Amino acid sequence: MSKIFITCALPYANGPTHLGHLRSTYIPADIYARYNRMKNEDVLFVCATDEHGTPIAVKAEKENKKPLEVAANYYEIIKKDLANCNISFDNFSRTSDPIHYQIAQNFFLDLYDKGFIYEKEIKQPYCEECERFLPDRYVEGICPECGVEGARGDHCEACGRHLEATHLLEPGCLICHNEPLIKESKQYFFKLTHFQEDLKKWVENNKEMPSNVRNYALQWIREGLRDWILTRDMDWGVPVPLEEAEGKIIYVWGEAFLGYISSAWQWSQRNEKDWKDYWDQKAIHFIGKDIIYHHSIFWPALLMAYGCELPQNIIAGEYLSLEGHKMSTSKNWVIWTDDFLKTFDTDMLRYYLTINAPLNRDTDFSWDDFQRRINDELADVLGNFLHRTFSFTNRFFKGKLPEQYSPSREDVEFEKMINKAPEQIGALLENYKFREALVNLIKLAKSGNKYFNDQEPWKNVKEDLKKAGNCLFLCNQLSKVLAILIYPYMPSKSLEILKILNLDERDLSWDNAHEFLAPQHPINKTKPLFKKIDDEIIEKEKEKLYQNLEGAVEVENIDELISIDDFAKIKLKIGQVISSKPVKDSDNLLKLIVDVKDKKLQVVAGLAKEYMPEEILNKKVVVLVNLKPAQLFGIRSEGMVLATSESLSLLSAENADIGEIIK
Ligand code: B3M
Ligand code: ZN
Repeated sequence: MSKIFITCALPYANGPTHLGHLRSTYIPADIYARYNRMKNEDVLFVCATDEHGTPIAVKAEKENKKPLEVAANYYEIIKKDLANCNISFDNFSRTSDPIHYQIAQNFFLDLYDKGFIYEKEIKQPYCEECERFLPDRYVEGICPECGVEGARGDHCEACGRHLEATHLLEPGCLICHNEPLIKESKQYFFKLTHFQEDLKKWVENNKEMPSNVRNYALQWIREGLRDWILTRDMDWGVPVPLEEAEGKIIYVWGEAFLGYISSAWQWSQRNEKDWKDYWDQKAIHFIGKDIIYHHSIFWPALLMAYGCELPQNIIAGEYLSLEGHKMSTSKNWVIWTDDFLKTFDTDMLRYYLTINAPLNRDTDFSWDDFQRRINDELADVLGNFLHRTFSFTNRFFKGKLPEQYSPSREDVEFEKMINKAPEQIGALLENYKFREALVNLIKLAKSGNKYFNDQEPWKNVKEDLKKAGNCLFLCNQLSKVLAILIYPYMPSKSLEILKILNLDERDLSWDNAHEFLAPQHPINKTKPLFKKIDDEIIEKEKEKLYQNLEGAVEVENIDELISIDDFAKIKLKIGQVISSKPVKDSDNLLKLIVDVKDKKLQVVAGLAKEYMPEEILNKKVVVLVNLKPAQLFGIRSEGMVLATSESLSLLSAENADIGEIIK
């Protein structure tokens, strides 16, 4: 039994979790943790909320609260979200915990004493009105690289570049909007350059590191590293533990990593075990792709400076878009975990977000594709196989596993496949190939269905009961293997299936999964295990998405423009405007809700230059009702469920009946 230390990137405590977080980080990490526990490894799986940094401080300031209040609220929300997704942390703590302050400060001091941290006077934006320096997000301006407005002091969302606050064009204080001065301030720097060569060797020699992480890391190292500013003038954060550094805190990225350790430390206290034994044997970080730099460069360099073991691997999940468009929490173009779980259970989500694409590729969440996969793969393949196996056993064998008699060549082949499955699929999980392993599990169920069909037990129960018995003997064995091997992905379903097989958690051993149940083993009756998702439910979810959207989402792909053929199929209906509001930050767009009798559509139309919002209210309009949203974005880049064709359609609709279809 070896020890494994598994971590997930620490979510900022400034908002709830959404599907993007789950896909890139939490679900893969949990699959890996559960799998290893089933392999009888000793797993320590920790996380915490990241409660410092300007995002939380700014949010608190805007809401007139203390940062700690904001963080405490989201700590509870995030913890609940992740627990509802069955993310099986051994500990989930907070970086505002006193023990975290202590660990982070000791770490800082250690590096300072060793000479890896030094002081330097630098120029910083300073707001005279607010009487303070403006770190990171506290200053906004035009990005000097791409020219987009609204870039923050540390980062430009539009071009993705890391920025220096003093380089912003037309800078303004986020709180009072005055132009800041540039003032000198003493800060502490970490000697990142010192570790350039060692980092290069470390990455190059780490053959297990996934190529997305490796390639980014090597590219940055090749471009050359610069020393890294490790402190800020701010009061929310871990204070720099030096007398002469009053009013300064450790930059959030200079202490957040230590959250992995402080969370594990808490766990150690409770369990009388030493987290260090785990860290020293094998530490694996699960993160999102936007923080590869931090985990492959900053963190290992900090650890080298400290002088301890480095993580063994970093697994980075790439981005999830939504219905073909970049997710955006500020525009509410996002699916929150909590909303999702109101309608669907977490196993569906864990399944879909894993099978959708390999972790090292960007991918898209779409409601139609979600429905298709659940219905075609879980209900029709896996669910169907299990259901027919259990029902048949009950109907024709009194719910007892039949005996196996002189198996045929097909039986022997099928049996071999069942036997090999745990090892084959385990090897994929071992290498973080979570999707491939799951695809293989579904294939296994597919083979089960084929075998069942080929053996035709429904005929044989009359003619050759032994042959039917052989078939059901093996199908139940496969059901057992499937029930166990899907556990890392769908823990609740797995336990549900085990119950039908009169087994339980104690049987969740990966290496014993292929051991056969004995003849006469009781098999319980069952209802269908995976329900199909109806069209109406999916339509409702889509509608919700567009209703909540604020502003416009970005068009990423020109292929989304509608084809002439599809254009000819567009259905037009008469509707009545029941709500009309201007779209934030647009002088041209109105957001309308249009009643087309059987449903209410959200519409964005470029009418604001001609009409005041209230002028449109109660007017009859022509709307497109059967376009996919993705296509819509193509017709009008701001669009949602449709756009009217301006004044013409408004006028010509006045005499028509609501709900009427226009040919
Ligand atoms: N709090 C969240 C992020 O940037 C950040 C992770 C810290 S991990 C030590 O995705
Ligand atoms: Zn100010």
